[in-house]
Amino acid sequence: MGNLTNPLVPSEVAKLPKNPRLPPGQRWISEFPVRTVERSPPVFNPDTWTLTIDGEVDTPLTLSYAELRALPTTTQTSDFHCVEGWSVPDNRWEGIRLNVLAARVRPRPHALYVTFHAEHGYASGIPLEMALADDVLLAWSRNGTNLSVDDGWPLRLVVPRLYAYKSVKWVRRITFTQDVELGYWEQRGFHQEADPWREQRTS
Ligand SMILES: Nc1nc2c(c(=O)[nH]1)N[C@H]1C(S)=C(S)[C@@H](COP(=O)(O)O)O[C@H]1N2
Ligand SMILES: [Mo]
Repeated sequence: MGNLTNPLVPSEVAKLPKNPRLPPGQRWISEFPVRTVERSPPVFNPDTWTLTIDGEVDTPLTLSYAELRALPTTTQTSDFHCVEGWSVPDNRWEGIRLNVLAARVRPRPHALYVTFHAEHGYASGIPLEMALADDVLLAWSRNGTNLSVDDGWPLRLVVPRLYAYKSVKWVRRITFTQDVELGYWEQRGFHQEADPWREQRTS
């Protein structure tokens, strides 16, 4: 892991609720270090950008950026845990719950997983059951500020209960599938389930 220049200072750590808030092997830091495998973030054009939701669904859907932003929004505060060992507490995300979009496309009974594809090939997937939970968001803002391009603007996934490689930045396609599709890091030895409480870092 690279040097972290922004550890949460002890007085701030002392204010956080005690265990089990911090998963094993993690430490609190105050700000997100950018983690991007793509060479550069995609360029966003609100007139041509689309979000496609397809796969094992009754009514596949492609939304323009304006249509996306017209959907009912929500805010959700959660901690963020990277598999490298850092965690950022209390992120107030604003966005759209994935279950709002799922209700629009209606997953078929044999849809068991959801894979999130970034604009330039990064991908990761989670079980449908978790994807439909109220804490899973497609977000554009954190702590009252629009995401930076490096943090996934205009749209990133947030899956707070799994390691952050599941929280795909620059999401453009969401595909419901019957079988697991291994994502970018999952194909490179990281754990498909990625539960920080069970330290599922590598498979
Ligand atoms: N498209 C894309 N999404 C991604 C990644 C990435 O490289 N590309 N990295 C993941 C990892 S490992 C982490 S820790 C978080 C980091 O989010 P941040 O760069 O906003 O801090 O994004 C996740 N989503
Ligand atoms: Mo990460």
